[in-house]
Amino acid sequence: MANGRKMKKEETLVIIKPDALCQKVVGKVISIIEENGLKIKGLKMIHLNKKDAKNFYIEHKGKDFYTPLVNFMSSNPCIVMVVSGNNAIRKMRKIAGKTNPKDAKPMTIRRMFARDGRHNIVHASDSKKSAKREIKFFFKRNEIFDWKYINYKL
Ligand code: 3AN
Repeated sequence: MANGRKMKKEETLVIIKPDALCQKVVGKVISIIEENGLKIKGLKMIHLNKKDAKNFYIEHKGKDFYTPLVNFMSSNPCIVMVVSGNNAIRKMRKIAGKTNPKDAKPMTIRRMFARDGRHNIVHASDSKKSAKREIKFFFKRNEIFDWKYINYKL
């Protein structure tokens, strides 16, 4: 238990978006994730085509930001990651910060690096159901690794 909340080992899907590559902050974003005690279980670079980007964000279809979002997400490659840890879904959302960097708390990824509500550096699943869908969207099970922390010595 931590803060009176039950610990749940979870997996979540993180996308490091095209703006992070262009701003050269991919390494910084990954470091923040690791430094917050989360474990990288899968990672790859992908270039979403428009069809895949549309499908990934299907829940936003019809909203005014949908088409520009799809265009942005398919404009350049992304890094996709499976990240795990206790309460990883909530934790990763907290580290990311609110959608619009102006509303995000200091020291969150979006507050530090995002330019605006669309170009906001990272995506992190918002629920267990989304995490399951989104991980499956990008990863085969054999691309996710159940590795152990080992204290290597000479
Ligand atoms: P979050 O990623 O914070 O959960 P969602 O799921 O509401 O945000 O929106 C998905 C993505 O759509 C955001 N990450 C952002 O890139 C884009 N988006 C959301 N709201 C806006 C907005 N008002 N203007 C432009 N882009 C937006």
